[in-house]
Amino acid sequence: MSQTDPRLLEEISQLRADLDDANYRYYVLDEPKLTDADYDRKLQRLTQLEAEHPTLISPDSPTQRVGAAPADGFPEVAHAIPMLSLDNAFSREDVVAFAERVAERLECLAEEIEFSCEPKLDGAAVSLVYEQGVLVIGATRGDGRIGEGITSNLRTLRSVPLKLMGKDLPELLEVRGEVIMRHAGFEALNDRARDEGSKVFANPRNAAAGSLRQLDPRITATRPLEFHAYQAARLQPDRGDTTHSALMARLSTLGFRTSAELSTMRGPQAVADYCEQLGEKRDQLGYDIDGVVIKVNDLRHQRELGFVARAPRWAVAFKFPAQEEVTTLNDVEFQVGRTGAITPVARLEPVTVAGVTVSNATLHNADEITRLGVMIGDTVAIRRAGDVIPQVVRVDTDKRPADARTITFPDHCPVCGSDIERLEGEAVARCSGGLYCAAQRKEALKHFASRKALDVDGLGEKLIEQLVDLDWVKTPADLFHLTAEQLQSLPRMGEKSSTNLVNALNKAKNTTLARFIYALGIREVGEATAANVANHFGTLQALQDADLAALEAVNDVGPIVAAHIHTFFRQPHNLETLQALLDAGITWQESEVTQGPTPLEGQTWVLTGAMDTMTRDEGKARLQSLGAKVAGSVSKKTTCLVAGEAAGSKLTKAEQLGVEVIDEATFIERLAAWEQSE
Ligand code: D41
Repeated sequence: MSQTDPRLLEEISQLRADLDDANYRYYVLDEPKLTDADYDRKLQRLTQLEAEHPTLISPDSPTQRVGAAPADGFPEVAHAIPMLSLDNAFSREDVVAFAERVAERLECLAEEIEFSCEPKLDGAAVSLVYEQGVLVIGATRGDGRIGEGITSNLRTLRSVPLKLMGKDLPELLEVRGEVIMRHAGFEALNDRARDEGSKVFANPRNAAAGSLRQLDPRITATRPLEFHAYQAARLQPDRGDTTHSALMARLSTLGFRTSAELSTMRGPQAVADYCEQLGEKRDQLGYDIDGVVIKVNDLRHQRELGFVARAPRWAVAFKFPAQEEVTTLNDVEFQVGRTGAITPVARLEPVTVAGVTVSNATLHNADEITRLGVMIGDTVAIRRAGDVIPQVVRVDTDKRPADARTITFPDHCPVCGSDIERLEGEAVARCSGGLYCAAQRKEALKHFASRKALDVDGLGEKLIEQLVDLDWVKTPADLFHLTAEQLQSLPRMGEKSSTNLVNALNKAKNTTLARFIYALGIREVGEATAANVANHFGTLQALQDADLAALEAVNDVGPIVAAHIHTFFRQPHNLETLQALLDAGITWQESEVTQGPTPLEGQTWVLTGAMDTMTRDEGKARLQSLGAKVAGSVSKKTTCLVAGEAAGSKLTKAEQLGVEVIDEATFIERLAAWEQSE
């Protein structure tokens, strides 16, 4: 027997120790240390070394197990059928090789095999057992054989049916799936936690896992969790379904949420194309996915293929690039927002995160800097997902250099020098300079000209900054006194673009009351609130005259927003600007005041696909001003789906659920009728 290289033994043992430690922190403590990317790299390296030297594989290697022991506090639940893990594929070639392996075992051509493809949701895997149609056990995956019984927590999820739907119920059903938290819910949860000084989660997966492992189900109930089913592990009787996709459709009829992106694909090329296309859509989904799960669709073929170690031969996970990477914090700058809020911004050594170069990330506020314990020069983990601004999620203090510097929060505005104030009980510090502060003026003007406000074509951010720096524009009203001659003297502004901008400004003068109110940039008055307020009061004068009680009577307006609006209209400089804007010729069609409940109160609408006569944002604003809620996805609660051109999975889902679907023409007719009747 040949002597094994001691350096090889050392590398293997170090990898195992690192992975064991990472597993422990990740699965037991819910406090990850390694980034996913680092973890995957180490695991891949170890898997490779063990494959090259199979005699060195030991049963306790991290490659031979998939998790750690359940924590105290929940009963152990033994899974009747182990919850398998998945092999990974990292490239198109890996996907093709998987299909070829499957084809070889099935003795057929890879091109003939049908695969079911769906996003690999990045949440917490759980199992739900139904007896005679009633939920009896809900458990975490644990190590795949034994999980934690978290039935009471899972019962709090609205997407977990307590009783199965329909008449023809199975005697026994075990459903497996992923519990996730969407970006919006995750951001809101962390914002609240930052305000209250409670636990902030590094990512939605930790937030989902942490929320499920609360000993008090009432806490879980407040968390925006969703269960998405991905497998019927046991189903009796099975009613003769022969494919995975048929089982998923069955689960859908039994009341489970299944992936809207689920598709069957024939052959490896179509599967690889699906992976590529889903990768392009990844940032728009509104929740984290870390890849695609590819499954042989035919259940007989699945049985024939079986599994090796802990992973089925009939499935593979195609992995996308990680959404977390490590880099260095080079500096921190303080930015001043539209409302004077001071945000510390991390200047980073540029790093590619999920295909995008990131060189800045938000540090939110002073408390967050304290919470992270971060210093300039530190090695930090950066996370970027979807539309969410990149964040610093963790600091590796072991790697802190000797010359690391403390971050000091300024007490004077870095732009105008005014005092910075931090109100009692508020996490945010603000510049007290108001519109004296050039930074606030710039941001206010950018907001004023933005698409959902007055929508001034050709008035970009850079131009606004120049106009403020030159002192040509102090308030939004000044914009309307700019002349084409004046603008032409600016760098990169020719005769044509100057004239175009003046024309665009003139065009923008014709607006709606809702857009105008939104454009004013009153704190916490977003598009939807502006629409509600405009609709409620009908005229600017009525809004200006409204007292707090009258303001709070508006749909969705609470005491805080009411106070912001009330204060806004009592500042002399705001009234001056308003008058100057009206004098400059801003107008809108005055409308009737809404009386009583709005016609679409209590309804939830979804818009999908492209429309010819309006944008989705306009459709949304009109629905909201009629009292409807507008949601991003179709569910049983959806009242109606408006399907434009090339409507995709939402249309399919609506049809499955029997939700009413209307086309653009019908939508316009109905809108007109409701707006008339108001
Ligand atoms: O979305 C997921 N995370 C997901 C995970 C999915 N869509 N499908 C999955 N299918 C399986 C098999 C093929 C074993 C039924 C999975 C997982 N497993 C899985 N999740 C965690 C380990 C394995």
